[in-house]
Amino acid sequence: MPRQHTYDLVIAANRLPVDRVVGPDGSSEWHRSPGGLVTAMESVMRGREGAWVGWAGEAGEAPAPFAEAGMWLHPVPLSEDELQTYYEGFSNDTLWPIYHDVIVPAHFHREWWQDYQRVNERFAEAVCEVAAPGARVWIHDYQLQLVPALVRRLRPDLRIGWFNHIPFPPVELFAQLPWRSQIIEGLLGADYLGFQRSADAANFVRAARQLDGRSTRGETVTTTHPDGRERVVRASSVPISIDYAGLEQLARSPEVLARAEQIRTSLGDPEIVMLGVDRLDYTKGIRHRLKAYEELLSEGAFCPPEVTFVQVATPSRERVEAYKRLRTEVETTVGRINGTYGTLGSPAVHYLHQSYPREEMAALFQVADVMLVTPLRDGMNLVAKEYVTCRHDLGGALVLSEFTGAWHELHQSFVCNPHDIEGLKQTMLRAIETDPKDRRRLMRASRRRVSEHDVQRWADRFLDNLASAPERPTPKRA
Ligand code: GDG
Repeated sequence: MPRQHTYDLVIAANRLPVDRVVGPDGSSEWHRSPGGLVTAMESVMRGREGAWVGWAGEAGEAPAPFAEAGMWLHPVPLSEDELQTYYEGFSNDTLWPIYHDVIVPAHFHREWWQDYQRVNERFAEAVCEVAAPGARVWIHDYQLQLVPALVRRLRPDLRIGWFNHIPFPPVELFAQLPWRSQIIEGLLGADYLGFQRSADAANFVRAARQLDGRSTRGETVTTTHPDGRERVVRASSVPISIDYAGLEQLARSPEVLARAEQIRTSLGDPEIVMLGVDRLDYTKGIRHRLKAYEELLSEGAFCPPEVTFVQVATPSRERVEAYKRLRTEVETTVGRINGTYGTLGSPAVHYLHQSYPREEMAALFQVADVMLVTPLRDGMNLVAKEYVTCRHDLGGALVLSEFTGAWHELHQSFVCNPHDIEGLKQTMLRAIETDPKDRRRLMRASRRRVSEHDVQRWADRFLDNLASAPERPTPKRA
């Protein structure tokens, strides 16, 4: 792709969609990161001359901009200190807990906030550097909530959208944030704000009205410019999805099918395989599902080798205290369950604190008779959508928490409230015992939903909403 100085579509996200991979000879190259967002953006960018602004994954000086995966990648530098303050601190230890129902307490530090502002300014400047006149800018997620207003101040010609991958909290929780007004003001710099659920969009609109005195109507918030002109910002839901066709094709490949058989055999060919796949994060309800499973074992509802539970817990945010504590708790529990209920060669829990290639994940999904998706709060949860996509055989059963965005689309699953351990146990048993014919019907319905609402449709809907946002400031009403 030829180097250009400015682009008509600019994506800004905390991370660039590539990772540097160093070969045995010390030479390094960029590899596309796995994940739906990259796939979605790649297809959005195709033939459109797009740029992506984000951190390249290594502290210190940023690499020079470069072309990769059909996009112009513009790295933003982050120092080791900023990684601790802006990213691990303010983003993941202040905002993340507040936006996820304060499952763990949020920490407030003024230095973290200062660095969050500074890094957001840096991202905004980078966006303005690569954006062509009148370009569309699509900003992602809670790390960059000040960027919309910062970009608008520098470049009022741009059309600005922001999408929140995580929930937006109820006003009572958001109110705890000492910098709540600045965040609202930052977001209101956008023309359009996209959320996973309509409840998230409504939470934002309510926060703007109740905490910041903005005038609101339905899905819109009105902001007033210093010169008295008004601008209307729309906030609505556009639930994210996955690359259904691509993943389905992978799941049907002979290699993945063979690997699934191999995994089942290596697990000792149990009658029931339960599976959890999550980042090791306290929002995901891993402890709750382990507790329910342990109680079912202790009550003799089933026992190994007839049943086994595979938990893939991908390492995540390992320097943040709450994540260290969670890891200790989960690993202690797994040890206790295996010590009590495992038999030689047949552990009750296969715990994997590792991350795997996509092919392996697709094979695991096919092995899982019961998929346990039990978050206490989750913006969407793509794992639930990936699981049903991989079940082209219509086998398996999805146990899904009502506190995920995914549940609002996948009603035809075994719904659970993970806080209700007794209820969760009954749901797990129901998922196992339900007539296979009925399970197939549920699986078919879930698959249809995901196939008709894939990641491409999500991206198109977001960009349509951005395009139809009010064209320019409306004159102040008399
Ligand atoms: C945030 C929001 C929202 C996991 N382990 C491996 C692996 N994964 C993949 C999964 C899935 C992705 O990572 C995780 O996505 P989730 O949606 O489940 O959760 P978050 O990471 O918390 O994502 C969430 C999402 O943003 C998108 O808007 O849905 O609510 O919290 O794709 O499959 N992939 C591979 N190896 C692993 O070991 N290859």
